[in-house]
Amino acid sequence: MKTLQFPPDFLFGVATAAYQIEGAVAEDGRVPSHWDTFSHTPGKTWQGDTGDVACDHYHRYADDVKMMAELGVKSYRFSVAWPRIIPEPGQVNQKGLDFYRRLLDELDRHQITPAATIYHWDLPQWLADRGGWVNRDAVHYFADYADALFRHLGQRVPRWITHNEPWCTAFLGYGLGEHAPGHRDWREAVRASHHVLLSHGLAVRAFRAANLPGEIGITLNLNVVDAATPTPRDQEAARRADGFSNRWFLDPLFRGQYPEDMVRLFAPWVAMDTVVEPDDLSLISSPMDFLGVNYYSRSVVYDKPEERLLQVGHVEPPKDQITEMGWEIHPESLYRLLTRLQREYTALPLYITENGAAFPDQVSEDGAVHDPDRVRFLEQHFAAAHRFISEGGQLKGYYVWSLMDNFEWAFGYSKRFGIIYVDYPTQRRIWKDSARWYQALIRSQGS
Ligand code: IFM
Repeated sequence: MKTLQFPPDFLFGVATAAYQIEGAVAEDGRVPSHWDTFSHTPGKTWQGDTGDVACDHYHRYADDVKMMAELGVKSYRFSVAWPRIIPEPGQVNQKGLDFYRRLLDELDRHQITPAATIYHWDLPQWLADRGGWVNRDAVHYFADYADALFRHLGQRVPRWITHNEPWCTAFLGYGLGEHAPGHRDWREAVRASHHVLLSHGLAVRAFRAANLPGEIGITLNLNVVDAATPTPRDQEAARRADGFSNRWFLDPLFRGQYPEDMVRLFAPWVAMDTVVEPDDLSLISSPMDFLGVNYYSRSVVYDKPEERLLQVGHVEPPKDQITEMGWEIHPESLYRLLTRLQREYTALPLYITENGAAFPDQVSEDGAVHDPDRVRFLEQHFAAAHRFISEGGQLKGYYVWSLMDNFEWAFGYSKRFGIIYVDYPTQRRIWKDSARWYQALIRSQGS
């Protein structure tokens, strides 16, 4: 492939999240999160896998940062574990903060710019016991936590991401039951989605009040939805699926209102006027500095009246164009998504805060991990991002998900998204071909 040249200040990065890599769940004052509870509940994760040890990054962070430096990445997106920082309401755990200070020191030493996600799903169990995101009080607990991070780490982190993928927090956690806390109740899910967005707004306000040098934004998991046929019924189905995945979050953030069609669709579960209080939407739409986009796939949908909630059916993608998650590989839709965001929603800078793929990697006899599918996947998606930039698109960085294999939530350790292979019994890190490909892409810039 001809080497693509990105703008000189483009942030090539890698991303991870606390519960997926840190382990050390009972160390230095960390308290349980609802993911500890969920993963320890029989039947909730693949083979009962938990994040108890994960990649042991809590102890190996210095070597992991060294690995990032060898890769040549300019930026590292990680998340802070709320249960390490706030062991109970009103308390701040110094030892928890110290871990992230040490991590920031290490990044500094290697001139890697940090991007910190405040919430990547590890809700403290003490808050889950109070109703979690269904309880409007969660919004204030979150703002207090964010405020503590701004006070203690605010001078050292140039880019803050309030939430990772509110869709997953609310809909996978409280509606579909696939993530912690594992509830299946759309009344809860819709409420939770509003509270997550509201907490984002409060955190943005707290950040501005703190007058810090950095930037703040949110990361959404977005996809492109295509109708299976041009019939009005399938087109409408695609509109509903788009409302559910994308517009439900984008509209309040950028237009200060929930999409009317979705408010009507959710009405049998929740009357939004009983949930939304005056000023909520102006808080949610507080101006941000950037939008983070997690892109993995697109969906092709059709009208299916017997399906609950959305009445939408999904067309199976071709078997030779899927990742191990069953997600369609569709790089062109990354380009389409970015263009749509700038056309319909915002002129703010965009970051791809996650993109990557799971494939069934194995260590070969030569001791290496050859992952040509992932290399192709990344080549094609970087090319789509490059096309967007070359047409004037404001894309400022790209974080590959993930630096290394890790705890893939309900799928446990069965799915490997890393560009670095983790041999869990020994915690050995082995470079996959995709890591070498990424290193070469970064090295070739400006040459
Ligand atoms: O592993 C997850 C991550 O935590 C959030 N975005 C999607 C990834 C792959 O499923």
